Amino acid sequence: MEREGSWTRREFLRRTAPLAALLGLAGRAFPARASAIGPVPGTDGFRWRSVSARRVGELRDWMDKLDREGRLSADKTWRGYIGSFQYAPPPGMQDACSLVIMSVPLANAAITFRVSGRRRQVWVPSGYADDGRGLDDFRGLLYAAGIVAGDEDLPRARLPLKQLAVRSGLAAYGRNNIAYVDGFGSFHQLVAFYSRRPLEDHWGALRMLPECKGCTVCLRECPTGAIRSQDFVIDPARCLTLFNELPAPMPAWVPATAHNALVGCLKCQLRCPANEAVKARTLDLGEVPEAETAALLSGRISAPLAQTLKKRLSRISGGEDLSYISRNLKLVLGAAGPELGTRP
Ligand code: B12
Ligand code: SF4
Ligand code: SF4
Repeated sequence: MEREGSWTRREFLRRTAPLAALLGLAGRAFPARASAIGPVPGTDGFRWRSVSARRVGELRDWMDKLDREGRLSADKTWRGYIGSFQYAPPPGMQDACSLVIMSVPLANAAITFRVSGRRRQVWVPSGYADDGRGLDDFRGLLYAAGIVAGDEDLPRARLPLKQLAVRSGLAAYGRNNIAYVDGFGSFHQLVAFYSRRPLEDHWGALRMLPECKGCTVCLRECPTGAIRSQDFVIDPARCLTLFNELPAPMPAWVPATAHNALVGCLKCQLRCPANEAVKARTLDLGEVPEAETAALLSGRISAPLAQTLKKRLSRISGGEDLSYISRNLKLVLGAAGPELGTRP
């Protein structure tokens, strides 16, 4: 889910930075279309905030507090993710002044499989469909908007990004523990960079999305009980995504009807009232013909067909691993679950 970037567009964007600054584009949103990045249709722009780099300790303190209170899962896979945070600037950046947190809008995608003469559309949630943009494109947006100097390295900050986004005022937490940004809902990617430029320190308390007050849609929609009424922190060890992102067998306790996407899960986001205005944005990832779908489902895939399928699935995170896609496709088609159009 965390995408690494190529450096291909960096030079272009560095060169355009002074012009963008001159045009007054150095504010909250920069029109990505002007950056030649090829944005997701209907999702122009990005949003950003800064906090002082000294705040990293406070991010860790909050996590430690939750842990001491017994609110964090002991699940090993999840602990592995959380354990990879680095609460200090990387080597060579000890003089970093600021953290820049960016939110880049994304669209959900759908891919169609032909099965028994029918078209079955399957969700590929935002973040799992490659739109061709990577970290360097995001850095390029910051250079082009004049937020940071064009010759800054901007090392990536490996931090709890939702907490950082909410503390900075860029986002608010939904009850589903996903971060919501004005205009993008929950469908966006977060990324943070260290900068030597002293930027404003927008630090504040954690905020819940106002729409969550009195709403329990995501709590009811979650097919595995990960969202809890007694604790705002979700139970990641009950979250479908923790399991279907990995090739290991699906735990037996997961209901067969829970599966609703080729990877990840969209249940707690699609019916969320705070996503009403943005959920219609959908990318089409094409169609897999009947014979190829059948081969994928049976696991009997010749070498040439494997090449064809990998190409068709190349925009999907994990698409090069056909056995993993096959496992997830069987689960999602087997679920009594919904097809695109009837919205899971
Ligand atoms: C580990 C991880 C996972 C794990 C565990 C999720 C989790 N909640 O921890 C798994 C694999 C299950 C997962 C699933 C998904 N993930 Co994920 N994941 C991450 C990762 C690496 C860390 C998240 C983290 O910090 N967890 C630690 C927990 C303790 O923190 P938290 O979730 O922010 O919870 C906070 C609140 O509970 C708050 N809190 C406690 N009490 C209270 C009370 C109140 C009133 C308030 C307001 C807050 C509050 O305290 C906690 C810490 O701040 C980030 C990338 C990154 N570097 O940050 C991506 C990331 C969070 N994932 C992302 C996405 C898109 C998803 C999925 C939507 C993918 C999908 N479609 O299936 C699901 C959503 C599941 C969910 N409901 O959270 C995006 C989220 C973008 C966004 N819009 O917010 C991120 C940021 C990746 C990215 N670079 O864009 N993910
Ligand atoms: S579904 Fe309701 S409670 Fe859940 S995140 Fe959206 S607004 Fe908040
Ligand atoms: S992503 Fe799916 S399983 Fe995870 S909390 Fe949301 S609805 Fe529940």
